[in-house]
Amino acid sequence: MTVDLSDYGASEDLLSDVGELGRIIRVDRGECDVISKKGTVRAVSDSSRSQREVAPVTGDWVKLLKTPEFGNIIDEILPRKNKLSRRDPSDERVEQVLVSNLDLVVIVHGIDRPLPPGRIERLLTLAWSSQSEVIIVLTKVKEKNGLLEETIKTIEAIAPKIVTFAVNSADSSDPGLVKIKDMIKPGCTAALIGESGAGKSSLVNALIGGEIVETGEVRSGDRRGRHTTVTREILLCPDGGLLVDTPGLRSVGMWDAQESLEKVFYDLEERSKDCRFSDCIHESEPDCAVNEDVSLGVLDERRLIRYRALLKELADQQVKISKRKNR
Ligand SMILES: Nc1nc2c(ncn2[C@@H]2O[C@H](COP(=O)(O)OP(=O)(O)OP(=O)(O)O)[C@@H](O)[C@H]2O)c(=O)[nH]1
Ligand SMILES: [Mg+2]
Ligand SMILES: [Zn+2]
Repeated sequence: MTVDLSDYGASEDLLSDVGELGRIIRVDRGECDVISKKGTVRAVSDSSRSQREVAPVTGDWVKLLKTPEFGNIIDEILPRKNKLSRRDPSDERVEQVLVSNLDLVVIVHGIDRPLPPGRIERLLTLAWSSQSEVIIVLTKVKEKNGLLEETIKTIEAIAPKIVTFAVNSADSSDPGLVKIKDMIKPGCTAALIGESGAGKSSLVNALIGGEIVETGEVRSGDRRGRHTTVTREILLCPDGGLLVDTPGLRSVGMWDAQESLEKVFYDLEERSKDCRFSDCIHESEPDCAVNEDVSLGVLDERRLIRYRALLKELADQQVKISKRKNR
């Protein structure tokens, strides 16, 4: 089998390069599945360089090297166009790259459970800091007692301009699926993120058309998922787009997210131009325009409280990172 790597999003530049080019479509236990011209090959992350700064992730373009000792190894990770990162759940001073080289991030949420505003703010911050387009897909729209209207209201209050779809992934003729497919052009890579049980894998199956990836029932009581998907994997759609199914996010810690946080809280950012102090943190400063809006009832105080908490979280994280660097 010969694979045309432009189907996997390779640019002309990448294709004309010498060496065995490939794209990581899955990583597990220190080994990767890499799609190359020869098909999918298994490659180890070069063991002699396993201490390197950059660990290979799904989505990376790499150079492969065939060695007598280890077989295929990843010799080089090519510079990333962008990356979707979060704070490492086990060490908040460390970045964890989830997927690289993305065109679109799809935030998936099932309307069988409520969407707290703080959660969507976090997910949006994370998604926007990847420098890719972001859309939201609400799944399970046929769910009895679903929270569709309420969820749409929550999203509109936070991100009025974001493109949102509502679908039933169990119905292959759902017109929303076609619209989502249209957004993922041939060679474009879209990563699906959201909590366990949100319906990411079901959406992947619906978009590709088949039982491609495993899905799992949610718990009947609290609707929580069972963490069915365990790896981040790139799948090729029949129409050409690339989907990355990912495991449910347990924690959504931000990484390098100052700019996207400002984007998520654009209304507060805009208003803070009228605060007396340019570095106002909208706590007890005099002549704070943001707090004025809160007292006038124009701005929801809970949103301000969430904003402050996220700003503090980023600031605390910065302190810890610089302490580590200075050690
Ligand atoms: N009716 C209906 N059921 C859905 C839909 N989306 C997901 N489900 C169901 O919700 C449950 C969880 O779906 P998954 O696709 O496994 O969820 P996930 O986000 O991939 O979960 P993790 O892999 O654990 O992160 C399964 O029982 C699905 O059948 C939908 O649009 N309509
Ligand atoms: Mg899944
Ligand atoms: Zn202020």
